Amino acid sequence: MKRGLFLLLMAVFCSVLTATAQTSNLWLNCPEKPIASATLYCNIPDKSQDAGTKTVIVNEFAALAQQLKVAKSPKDKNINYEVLIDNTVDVGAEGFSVESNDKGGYTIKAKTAAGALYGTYSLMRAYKIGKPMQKWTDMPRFQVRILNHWDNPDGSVERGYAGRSIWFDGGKINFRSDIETYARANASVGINGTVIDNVNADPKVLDKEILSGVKTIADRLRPYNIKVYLAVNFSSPAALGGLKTSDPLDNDVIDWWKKKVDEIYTLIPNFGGFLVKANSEGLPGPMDFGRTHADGANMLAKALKPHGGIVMWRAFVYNPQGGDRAKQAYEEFMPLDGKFDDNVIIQIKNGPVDFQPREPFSPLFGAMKKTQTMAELQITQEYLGYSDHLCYLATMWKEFMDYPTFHGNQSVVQTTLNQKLTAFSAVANTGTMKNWCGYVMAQANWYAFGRLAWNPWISARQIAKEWVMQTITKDEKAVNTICDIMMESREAVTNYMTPLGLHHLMGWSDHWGPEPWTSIPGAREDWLPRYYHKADKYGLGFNRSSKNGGSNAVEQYQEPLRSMYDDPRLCPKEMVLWFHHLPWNYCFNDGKTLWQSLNDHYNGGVQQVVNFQKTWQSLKGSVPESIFKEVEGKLEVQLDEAQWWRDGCMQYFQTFSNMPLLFAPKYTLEQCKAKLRTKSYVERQKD
Ligand code: GCW
Repeated sequence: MKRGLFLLLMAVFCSVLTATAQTSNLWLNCPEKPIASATLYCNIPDKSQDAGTKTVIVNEFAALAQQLKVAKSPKDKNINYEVLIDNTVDVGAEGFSVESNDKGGYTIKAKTAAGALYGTYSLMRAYKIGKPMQKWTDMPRFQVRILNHWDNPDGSVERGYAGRSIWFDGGKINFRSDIETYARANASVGINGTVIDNVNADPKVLDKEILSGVKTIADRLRPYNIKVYLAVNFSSPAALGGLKTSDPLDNDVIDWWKKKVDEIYTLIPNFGGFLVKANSEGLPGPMDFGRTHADGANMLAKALKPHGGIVMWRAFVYNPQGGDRAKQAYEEFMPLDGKFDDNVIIQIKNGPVDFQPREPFSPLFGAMKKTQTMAELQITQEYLGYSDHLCYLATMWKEFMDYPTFHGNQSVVQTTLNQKLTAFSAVANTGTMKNWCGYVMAQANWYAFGRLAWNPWISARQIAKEWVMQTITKDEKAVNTICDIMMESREAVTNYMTPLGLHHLMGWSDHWGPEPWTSIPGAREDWLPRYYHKADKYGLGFNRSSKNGGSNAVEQYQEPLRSMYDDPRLCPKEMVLWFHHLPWNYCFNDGKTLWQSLNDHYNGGVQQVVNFQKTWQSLKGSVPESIFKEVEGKLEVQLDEAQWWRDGCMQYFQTFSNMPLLFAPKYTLEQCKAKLRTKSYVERQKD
């Protein structure tokens, strides 16, 4: 072979390799090694319990320095990088200070090994995305920054779109061999907890065999300052322990949990605690025994308390009672305000219904004044196009976090910060696929969650920029172009799926394509899209106002939000059909009718994807080829599915409005309905 051709082939081969390594290493890749030479001194003793963390710190320096020497003694004259545990720094338990020193390097100081670890990652990030500043300090705003995996012992992942479980298989613990990449990725953004199993919890996760596997995981994650937690099934005492009941006030039950918790802590001294979904979607809970959520949560909390463990008790309670589903969590939890122990925190989904592309914030935030609360976000794109649609979620999360609650002048996120125990959580999007998330662009959402849990005040664009520079390219123009797409992407998805406050229009079980028409004989009304959109001859939308027979969900909000949401003229247009049933020819303040607006949003969303495609093409050559191809291919799927959503929803609504479409559809309504019976997502993933 000619030398030139050989070199060219090698170059192509290497660039493909780099790109693949790049995405399976998440945002941890750094081809350039920006530190020329480092002599590192870290004062964490080699034989201490933090020795593992020291090794991680040293390895991170090794990854970024062209030459690394580790100094044994602080007296070594060549030391230019120092990582020091120093009790005198005022940075909180996990914070750090970083300062350039006169040797041309940096000195990191922290109170704990965890702080030293985060300081190291902060310095590394600064090197990767530019030139580090002279001096900075930082500390996490939430104490618990945690991923919730919905992984089942059999290895399946509920709402997972990136392969199978990274923790379980065949009823046993079986974790990914490259789990250190997961740990590094989390530590690099400050995530310090992981619930490894599904909230629809199998009692089996508490059996001896699985617990010994959980211990192995906990040991592997400990050097990265990540604690393991378990989601537990409330009826475990009966289902696993063979007791007659799981009544939280029964002495045998109390004793069973206490012993189980003691057993766990003997194995895993730094175990984090429990996450519980109770009395929701058919799961058992304290109400089965005539007790309250507080009775259940506090019983578990008391067992965990002596060990420093916590209970995250979910407010996602979803049982049909004939009322408005959006009101249920508030109705069940508000009467219990002030009744929870101090190591209990109520985990509340961002919206009152369920991780929809756009919801108003859950009215429980700020309203529960004597109870600790935390947000639950969803990284996995259950309702936002799976791992096929480019949808950067930080913009959605910021919209939610920054919303003023009018409770004590606090934004939503502030209401979860001023408490003894603070936490921030999200449902993970990881799986066994090589690139962890099924799509390189979906990795950004994991990254963004971690960054926001560390500091909720960083802007969505800043986070996007950091991630792009560490994952895809540093070319300034390309970075900005990719950030532009990311920043617009969630609005695009909302436009072609559920604009103007519409929600829950998707397939009733797979939550994938449009199915606003579904009717299933005998199925519960509030599982189905028609319950939510209420399309009829007159108009569209759910009347949650205080008028004309509305559900009056607006009353759960503090004034002036209540009055604002209650009046379609004042209600933000992007949420209007969440709160109102409006006539098809209703005229908005901007002069457009409802029908026109629906057309504009649905078709506009499709156009946004077309534009993403065009813009992406302009990046050819400035991003790694394999990433270019991956995004190019996924955008094609996204466009097709955006058209499917638009055509399905609009032509179905048209059967009620009898008004003309203002765009040319790609699919007929019949084709849209038939498309549901084509390959399922799981089958497509195998292709
Ligand atoms: O969003 C819904 C999902 C369920 C999930 C449930 C929950 C884990 O469709 O799959 O169950 O919410 O959050 O509990």
